[in-house]
Amino acid sequence: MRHDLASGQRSAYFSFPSALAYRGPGHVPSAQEPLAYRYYDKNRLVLGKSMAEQLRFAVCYWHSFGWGGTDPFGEPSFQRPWHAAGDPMAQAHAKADVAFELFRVLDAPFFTFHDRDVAPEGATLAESNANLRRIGDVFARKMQDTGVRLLWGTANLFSNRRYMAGAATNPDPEVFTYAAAQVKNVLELTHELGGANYVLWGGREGYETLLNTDLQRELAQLGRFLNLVVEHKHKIGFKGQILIEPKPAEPTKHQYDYDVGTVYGFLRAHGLEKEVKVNLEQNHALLAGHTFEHEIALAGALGIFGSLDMNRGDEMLGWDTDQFPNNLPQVAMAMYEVLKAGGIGQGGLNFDAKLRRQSIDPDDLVWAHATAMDLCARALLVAEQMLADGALQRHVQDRYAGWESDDGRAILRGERSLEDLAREVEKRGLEPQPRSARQERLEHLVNSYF
Ligand code: XLS
Ligand code: NI
Ligand code: NI
Repeated sequence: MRHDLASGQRSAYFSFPSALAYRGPGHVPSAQEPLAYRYYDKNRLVLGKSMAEQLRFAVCYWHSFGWGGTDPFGEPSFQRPWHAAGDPMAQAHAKADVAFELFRVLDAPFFTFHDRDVAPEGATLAESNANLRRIGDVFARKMQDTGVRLLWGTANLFSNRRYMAGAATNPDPEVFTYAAAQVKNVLELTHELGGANYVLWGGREGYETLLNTDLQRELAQLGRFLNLVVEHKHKIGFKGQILIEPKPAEPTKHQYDYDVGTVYGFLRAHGLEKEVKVNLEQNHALLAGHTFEHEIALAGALGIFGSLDMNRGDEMLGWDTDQFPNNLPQVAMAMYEVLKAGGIGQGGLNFDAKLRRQSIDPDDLVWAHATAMDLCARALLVAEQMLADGALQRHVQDRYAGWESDDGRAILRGERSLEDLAREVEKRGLEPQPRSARQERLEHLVNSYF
């Protein structure tokens, strides 16, 4: 039987009341209320903005509703009702109902999707587009009813076999053309649904071996494709950000959008550094040999920080395990860099994270997301404290204070040649004195914020 969620009754698919409440750090679980937010107090002001605005949480469609719990060795373990055989459009409707139930239970303000997560692929692109449009109408109604918003949409340019050799970087221009048509449709739908961003993740934009690959040509194709997307964004008046999501590998051996530094060089090469930003994912940073906070700090420094895919990797495993974040120091450092980069802005914290495949109860989706939301909220509070206290920043300022001197500034303004500098050493008998960088002392300080 179906109940009215708004009245606080049990929801149809999950055994939780309509929306989890904020109860504070001291919340004691009870049979009536086994789960409540301890830190995610959406109206609490953090650095002048509500927590909801600082975090802009999103639930992703693909891991939570699309994926059936398969792994390379195992069949789907979840057996969700909408994965059973039957009319795929009826299933897409059932999936949308449950997705919006989860958003309401969590009180999650945003969601994200690929076209193929939400509606089935048809026999032709026209049919696929029509299917997507029908679910788009369902979304529009549900968004109106619930106030849930779209953080970003994206096109799946990697699952279908036509994309096995890439979408924009395919050796066959017909595949490029097909991908362009698909992106046009999803970008327009994202625009109509009021999406705040549009994401491009190039899982197949890369290569397996140079023996069969014209790398230079593929990079040019990718640049052209991205320019087409940006042109169309302006043509239709989409105000959202266009975001590239870097990842070094998986599924392709070598992916072109390797990491922030690589993407920035690529954007510069194609004149897009003012048009396109990045959507950063913790597990992808790890695969590229970086910390998450490194990627955020670099994107901030280059002026291309856009949004976050929140998850975590596994130190033992070399692939994208996409686990829900559950490490406070890690997430706090990430949030600290987000705040230093000017905040999350039009982006958000999208849980690009999936359950472990043994977590087969519907309620596991609620526990996973709520625990992660609470952790991120707590990390935000730690980061706020780190900023407010200012001790870390003071240390960094002191460390670079020499650059604020007349000489330091003159060097950076380009007013000193190598000869000038050589003369300076001689004239002043310069003998620079090494100073401690005090890493352990700073780690001691950071510990005090937890
Ligand atoms: C895969 C990516 C993907 C993007 C959206 O590793 O994280 O899920 O976020 O296409
Ligand atoms: Ni990923
Ligand atoms: Ni992602």
